[in-house]
Amino acid sequence: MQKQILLVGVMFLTVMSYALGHLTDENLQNFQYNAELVPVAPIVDGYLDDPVWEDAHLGKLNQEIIAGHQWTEINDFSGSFKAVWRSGFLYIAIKIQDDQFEKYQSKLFREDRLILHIDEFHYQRKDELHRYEIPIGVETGILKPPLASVAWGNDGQTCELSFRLGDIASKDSVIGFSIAYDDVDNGQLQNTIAWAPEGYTEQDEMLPDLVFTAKINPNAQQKLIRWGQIKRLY
Ligand SMILES: [Ca+2]
Ligand SMILES: [Ca+2]
Ligand SMILES: [Ca+2]
Repeated sequence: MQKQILLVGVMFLTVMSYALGHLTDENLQNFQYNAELVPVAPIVDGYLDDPVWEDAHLGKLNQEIIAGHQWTEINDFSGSFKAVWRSGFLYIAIKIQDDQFEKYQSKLFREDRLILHIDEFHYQRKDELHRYEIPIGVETGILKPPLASVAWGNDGQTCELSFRLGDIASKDSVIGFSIAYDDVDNGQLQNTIAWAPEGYTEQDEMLPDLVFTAKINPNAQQKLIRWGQIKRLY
């Protein structure tokens, strides 16, 4: 009888440690962003007035990944993003609010910045090659492909980005994706807040998925129509 209890105890501990060790992986599996195909590409000008942004899914940056807890201090920082695709491009719109914007500092680590990972080959692991560090309000400089454009609006509170992904941007295609904000206040990095599942930390090597979805027929409107062309009609 004692042996049986011991055995059950050992089994329980084994299962528990296994479950805890894989908690984040499991959370990651149930965590993804669906980027929807849109009939009209947004204009990358930093302003989110393009009609396509209205209906896109909202992803919230609400996981603090240095300590690994849920982020609730919205006065300190709040951020969200949306993503859509069209004609080989992934477009991302980002909204951020920060109590203290640190911009144009002499040292990069003293600046607020966005950190994106776009793993277009779906290796799923974080890699320097797929990492994009974008200081707030900065549009100049050579962009590392496939990042094609960056534009800021509203004094650094809104941002639009485009990635040229070619055939990878097609229905049911999956890429590794992450988006985070390094919040520097008083000259020091205070928090990194990410779109990530519960329990996720910056130590985790795996990236969440971004799936290219399409409710409209991708071949129905081949012509690249831009919101700017429509804007001019008014
Ligand atoms: Ca725009
Ligand atoms: Ca802040
Ligand atoms: Ca800040």
